[in-house]
Order: sequence, then structure tokens, then C-alpha cells
Amino acid sequence: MTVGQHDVGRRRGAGVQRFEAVGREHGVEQHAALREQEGVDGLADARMGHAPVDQAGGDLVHERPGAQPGPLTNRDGCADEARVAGTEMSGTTQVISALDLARERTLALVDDFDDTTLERAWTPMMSPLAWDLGHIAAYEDLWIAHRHGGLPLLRPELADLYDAFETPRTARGDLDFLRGAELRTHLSEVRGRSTDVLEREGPGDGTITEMVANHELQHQETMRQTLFLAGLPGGRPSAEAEHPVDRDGWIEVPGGPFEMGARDGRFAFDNERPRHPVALRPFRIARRPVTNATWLTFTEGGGYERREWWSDEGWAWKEEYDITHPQGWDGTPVDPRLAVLHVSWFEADAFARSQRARLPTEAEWERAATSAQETLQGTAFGWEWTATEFHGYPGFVPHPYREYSAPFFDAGYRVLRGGSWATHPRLRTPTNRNWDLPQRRQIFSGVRLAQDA
Ligand code: AVJ
Ligand code: FE
Repeated sequence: MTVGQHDVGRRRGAGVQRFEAVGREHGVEQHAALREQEGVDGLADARMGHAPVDQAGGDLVHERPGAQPGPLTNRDGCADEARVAGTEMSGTTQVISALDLARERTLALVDDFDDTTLERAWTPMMSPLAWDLGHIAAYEDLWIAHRHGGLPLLRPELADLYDAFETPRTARGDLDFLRGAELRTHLSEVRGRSTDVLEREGPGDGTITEMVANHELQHQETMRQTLFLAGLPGGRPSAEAEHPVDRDGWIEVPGGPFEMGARDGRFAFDNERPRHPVALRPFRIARRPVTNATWLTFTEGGGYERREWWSDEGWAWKEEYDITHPQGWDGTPVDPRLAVLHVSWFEADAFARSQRARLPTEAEWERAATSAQETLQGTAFGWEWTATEFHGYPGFVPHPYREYSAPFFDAGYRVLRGGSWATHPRLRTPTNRNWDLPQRRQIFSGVRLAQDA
């Protein structure tokens, strides 16, 4: 097996078996791991004691893109985009410079850490940071040099080790992954080969190079989740990350048909297509996400004790792991004005019920985010849980990297929309779909309420 090359069909199964078999690419293998490692999610705070992050000094959120405030933009509406995305990314030079920009940002993220910090398995939930770095290189080498350029892999013996499906996260701490100077050399050697291939062959239709650039950007957010769980600098948003939201209340959205999904003509992930019509009933959606202040009133008002607000599954999860507040509230002061982060789908769902509201469906969310009516506020700080289970749109066609989406369809994952302070703006679009299991809280996830009109 090589990185990202798997037979999707063969991994289908049922129940726990399904999780272990289906999803060894990120996110999924961590869930299998958690079934073995009971309570990691719920106990992570206690176990790791979350050292407060020194925002002023050690915070790594210094690069503007990740922390940049602003509403959602279409891929062609963002200045940073123009250099890198979609059809604009057709020229060889632009592609190479997009890859190099992504790399600068990756290296900045780990700049202040010594090898011990990079190589440590901080939590069974996540890979050692050094593994993510090697995996970024392995994925790039597979897709650009090998698949696109027809070259043999640079280090074929490393392929399994960096294959997320082959090697579950719990096992990664013990692996002989690349370390120190060798790791850095490998990253730049792979990049050198990619550059040669692209200069020789051009980027083709741009899909593979977009996949590779976006993959690296996505792993930056994954690595920030590790930093969050480990209590390391860079795991929490800097003070500037959240832009002010000025108004509370609801936006009324009329019912009717709407076209959901990414238009053709520029890069989108496979799961954003095909664009298709959806009929919606009238609904209202909150102008802004739920704040820590509001969440505190939920907590203090017995939010985690009122059985009637919780789903059966959510209650069972909460009881088992003794969940009494969002992850990361221990030992770190929480700014009441900021949007709540690190709540699970189960908590989001219970909270909504306590407010006589519900989570928006992802169609409602996209409709509201793309409507000319009024801009949703605060979409660049936390991912927003939706009511919808991750599934393929009618007529779904996988990308060359077949394991990106399909293994996760109809497998209990919930869709999150928007993006977080740790998400690169090019991934923060109105049609982008993120997903995670309903009990997950390491993700930078919050809540926006909706109601039937
Ligand atoms: C889209 C964020 C759910 O991390 O599981 C990275 C992105 N896929 N490497 C994940 C991804 C393969 C994916 N998410
Ligand atoms: Fe990956």
C-alpha cells in the first residue's frame, strides 16, 4: 500500500469493524484508536493538564492568513486565492509558488519546537508532529513525482509508515518516522523533485497540485489540534483571531429552491460536487455563533444535567466521559465575548435544544452563507456543526485521491461548515465541507443556531 492508494470498497463493513477498516486516513484512524483508548476525548483535559498558552510570547499564530478576520469569500473573491487557487493555479510558476507558500507556513508552525517536542506522541488522539511533516512529504511525493511525473517514490520503504490508513495514530508514537535533520532534508528533497516534475510536465489540469497544496494546509490545522491537546503554543487562537461581531439575533431566510455545491470552473474538493438543486423550507439562522458567555449560562443552568436536552447517544457519551464543559476550559481563562470552541456535536445538539432551537442543516448553512441577503458573522473563527451526516451529493465522482471523501460517507460523521482561526482562507469557502465524529472536540468547533421559521 502506498500513501492515499486504497481500495475504498474493501474497507466497507459494519460497526466498530467499519471504523477500523474504513478509515485509516486522518480523523478516522483516530476514532478507531479512541475506541481502544477509552476516554481520551473526555479525559484529555485532566490527563494533560492543559498548560495555559502564553499568547503574547509563544503564540505561533503570527502568519496572517490563518488568523485573518473577514467574512467567507468565494474562492475567486480572496486576494490570497488569486495566487493559488483553481484555474488561476494553472501556470507552473503559480503552482510552485503556492506549494512554497504552504511550506513556509508549515515550517513556521514548528519553528520554535525542538526535536523532542516534534517527535513526542502527545496524545493517542493525534500523530507526533514529526509524523505529520513526513506524511506531508510522502503525500506530495506520491502524487506529484510518482503519479503525475511517473517517477519511482523517493523513499518507497517509508510509504506504509506514512500511510494514514496503514498506520493508525495510536501506533505512530513508536514508529521509526523521519526525525531531525533527516526529516527536513527529506521535505526539501521531495519539494525539489516536485518542482522539477512541474517544470518539465506542467501542472496538468491542476487537480493534483491543488490536492497536494490543500493537503499540506489541512495538516497545518491537524497539527494545531495536536498543539491544542498538548497545551503547546499555537493551539489556541491569538487575541486578534476573532473579528468583532456587532449584532445578535436571527436572519430570516425564505424557503425555495437553491443550488448547492461548488460551481465548475475552479478547484473544489470532490465532495463539494456536483452542484445540485435543494428545496428548503423557510428558516432562521443566527447572525453569529454562540459565545462562551452564552455557553456558560448553559453550563450553570444545568446544561450538562438536564436529560431532556440530550440525545440518547449524547447523554451516554457525556456520562461515560464525565463531560461538564467544553474541552480546554480547565486552567485557561475563557473570553466570554468569543465564540465557544471545542464542543462536540453532542454538546452542540443539546445546547440547541436548550435554546428551543436546532443546528442548521448543511444546506441551510450554505444557503445562508451564499445568499446576498446578509453575511453570516464570525465564520472565520470556529467550524460550525451542522445537523447533517456527511454523505456524497447525488452523482458524486471521486478525485484521483479516492480515499479523501468516500470512505467517510454515511459512516456517522457530521458535517462542519465555515472554517476556524486555524484554517487557511483558501479552504474557508461557502461550499467547503469538513467532517468529524459527533463525540470529537479536538477540532476547532463551535455552534450556530437555527430554527424553523
Ligand atoms: C477534511 C480535515 C476531515 O484531516 O481527516 C488530510 C483532511 N485528508 N489528509 C482529515 C485530510 C487526508 C481531512 N479533513
Ligand atoms: Fe493526510
